[in-house]
Amino acid sequence: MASGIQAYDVIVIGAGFSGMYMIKALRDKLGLKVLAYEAGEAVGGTWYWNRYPGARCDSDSYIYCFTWDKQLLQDWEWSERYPEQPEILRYLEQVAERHDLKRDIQFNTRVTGAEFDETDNLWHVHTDKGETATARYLIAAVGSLSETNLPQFKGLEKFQGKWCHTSRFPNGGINFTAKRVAVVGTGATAVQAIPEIAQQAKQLTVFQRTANYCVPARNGKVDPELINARKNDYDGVVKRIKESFFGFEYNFIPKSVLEVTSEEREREFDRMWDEGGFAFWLAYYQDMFFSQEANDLCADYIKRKIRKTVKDPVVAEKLIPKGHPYGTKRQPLDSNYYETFNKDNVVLVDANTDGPIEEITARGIRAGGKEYEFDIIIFATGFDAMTGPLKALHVKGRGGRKLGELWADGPHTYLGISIAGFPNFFTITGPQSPSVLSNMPVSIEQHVEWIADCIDMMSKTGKATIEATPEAQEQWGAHVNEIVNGTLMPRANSWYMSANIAGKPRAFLPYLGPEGVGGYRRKCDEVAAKDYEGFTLA
Ligand code: NA7
Repeated sequence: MASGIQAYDVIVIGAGFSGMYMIKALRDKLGLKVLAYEAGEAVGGTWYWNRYPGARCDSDSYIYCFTWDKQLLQDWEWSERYPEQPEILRYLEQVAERHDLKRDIQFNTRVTGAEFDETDNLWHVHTDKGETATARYLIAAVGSLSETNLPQFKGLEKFQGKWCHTSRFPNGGINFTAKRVAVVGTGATAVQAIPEIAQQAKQLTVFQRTANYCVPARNGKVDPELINARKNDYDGVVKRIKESFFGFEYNFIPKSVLEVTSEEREREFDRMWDEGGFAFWLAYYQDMFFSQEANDLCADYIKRKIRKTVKDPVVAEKLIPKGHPYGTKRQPLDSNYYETFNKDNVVLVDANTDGPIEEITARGIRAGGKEYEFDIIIFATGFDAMTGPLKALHVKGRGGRKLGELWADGPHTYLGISIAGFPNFFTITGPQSPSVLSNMPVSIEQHVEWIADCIDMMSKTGKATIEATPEAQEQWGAHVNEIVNGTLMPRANSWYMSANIAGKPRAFLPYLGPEGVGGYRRKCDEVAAKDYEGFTLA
């Protein structure tokens, strides 16, 4: 090997939740030589980059954490029901300290390419620092929502004011006081940011392309007795979330919404609405994702709430979602989102009724033939979800085949963990795994542990390479599509369907298994127990 090239057992890309636990599992449990490359200057991944006002997790804090550090589960005190971005970063910093993870992370370093060398069965990994390192295994811990989507708006370079994307917010924030501000987008991010920005800005104009169904977050302090009860039963909590459908302590109501009386239905809706959070989305009657008729009942309830909350009926009508079933786009959690449109300094420009964004001008945004002037534009326009971060790595598998080319029509994976033709390459919460349709730490831990067990098996059996067979990959893809095509999900132009970005081939990106994350976990374990069925080991 050429001198100057560092050799590792494993290279991990990314030091967010996934990368951090991957280092821990490989280094401290298996004794391997591991290096993680991280583009940011600190740990945290998505929580390092997304610093916009109001950035907060939408999972309850007591289950949005690592469950493998049992002592920290007891010691750490979350300040609120949903942890805010700085608090999650503090938590992850604490984990890094406790487990001495930083010594194996190279910060401020972006992976720019990697190829599998079939002569030595090693991955050769290149960085933006001009370095190359080799490893037997390469693990992408790059997150599902880390590749920023900044649409190619005509004229952006002419804008004289300040602009930024929510996922690249400057450290230290932006002072909106006395400023005329635009927010482009009304997804989960914008729904968090808009109420916060509206409090500061002189004027806030929101550019909406698709109205969303928002449900109340109901953030706040958690009753200390409940905190203690959960801490005393953490083993039970962990067991339940691992076996659940979505990685939460929620389950569908095991009956059809069409079977129950309107009184019972309304009572259940009220209960879930009052509980706040994802209950409304993920603990609903079981036919909500399958039957348009069932779905309409739920959608109507939210539409009534919007009309009741938003005082101007014209604005309310713009905020009412049209054209996609409830729950088929990522559920935004609302803390005064709809109320914000009652403020005198807030204006809504809706692409359907007022006209779409045509261009960015020197002074602002032109939409529907009208120019709006701004000092600051915030793009809350989301991500090139799931496939974007992996394509950006420029990985090449056997025969120099490029992942980007093989995925030209959408992702092809086996279990969302492995890709045919890419030996010893694993993707944590990759496309076609439950990932973004689950409470992420639950799915991350499952993948990390599965991958670590697999690498351990490889060492113990003296195998050099493991890779998905093309047949297993094809069958998995067909299964993923068959399941989703039986639901209402394909009826939305969501980022789940790759439909948020012009030109991205339409494909369902995560996996919505018939038995959720619990069933998916059992499937992965079964594959391992059957001597890694669907993989070729050499
Ligand atoms: P999302 O959910 O993808 O939202 C992006 C928003 O930006 C959404 O309202 C989009 O409208 C809008 N958008 C995107 N491209 C354009 C263009 N070209 N013109 C106008 N408007 C546009 O991203 P978020 O950051 O809110 O949330 C992503 C995830 O992060 C979230 O689900 C959590 O898991 C955390 P659209 O609805 O596509 O019509």
